[in-house]
Amino acid sequence: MIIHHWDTDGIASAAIFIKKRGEDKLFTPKIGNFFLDEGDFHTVAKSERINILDMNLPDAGRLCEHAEVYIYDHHRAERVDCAKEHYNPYLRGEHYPSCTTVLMERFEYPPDYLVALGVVGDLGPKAKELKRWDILKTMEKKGITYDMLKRAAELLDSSFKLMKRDEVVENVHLVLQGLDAILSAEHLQKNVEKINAEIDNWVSKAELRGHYYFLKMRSPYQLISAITRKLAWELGKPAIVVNEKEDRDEFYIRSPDANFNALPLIDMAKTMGYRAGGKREVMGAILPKGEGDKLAQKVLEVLKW
Ligand SMILES: [Mn+2]
Repeated sequence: MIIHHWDTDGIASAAIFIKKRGEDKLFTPKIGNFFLDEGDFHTVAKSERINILDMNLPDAGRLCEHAEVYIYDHHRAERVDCAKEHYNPYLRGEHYPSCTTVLMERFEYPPDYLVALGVVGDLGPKAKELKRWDILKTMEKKGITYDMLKRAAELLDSSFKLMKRDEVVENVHLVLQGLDAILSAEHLQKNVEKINAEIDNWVSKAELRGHYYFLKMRSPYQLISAITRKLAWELGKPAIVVNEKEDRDEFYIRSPDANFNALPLIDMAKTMGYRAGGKREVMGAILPKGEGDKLAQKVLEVLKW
């Protein structure tokens, strides 16, 4: 079985893996979960061999009791000793731009549109600045532009944003058909239209509180990151967004101000017992249902906003 991340890099990585190793069962965890819940664990533990791509699953150690585990990844991680192979350049202190570049190296796979999709999917425009991985130049020689790759990544990512887990897995075989097949997939184009309408709708509901935006939304989709980005980048002010989902609350804060530092907020949220992550400019957190307001209040207190 192949367990892969639900985003473009995860999908392209699964496609490369199939090309190198042959067809296999495909599985992506419940969208939004960077771990396996009990149901997911039960499903995958039946396999004899499990290949984990583009995810640092905390359950990998426990899976070794049921199966041979192979891990190929580029996220921050600690070595999983029981794995038959744990190939992640991060373990030797190197940061790779995508899981597809990790697979390219490990399996001597040539640089092609699948590798490029992973890089553009994870990095966006920053993919153009990569020195060591001049994959975009290699692609341009073949007539594949950054804009084509960016659009394909947007189409592929639309499936997880709309929480279409089966479609995420189906996308692996779509990408194997080539870039044109992705770019002309009408069902994915419809997804993107729906997502853009949903984002615009919520962005228009954000409340301007002095120097920052505050938005409390209720959407079943995985759009909080895109909405917070739009508020911060296009409207140019810090933004705090709380999304109340059926089974959880989500929290995001992002600022366009270069002096902003979310790292202490991430530590604080973790101390409060939440799953939180991010970088200097952004924090995202997943909270038990009904606790979004509590974290928002605490963050505002700490920032003195
Ligand atoms: Mn990735």
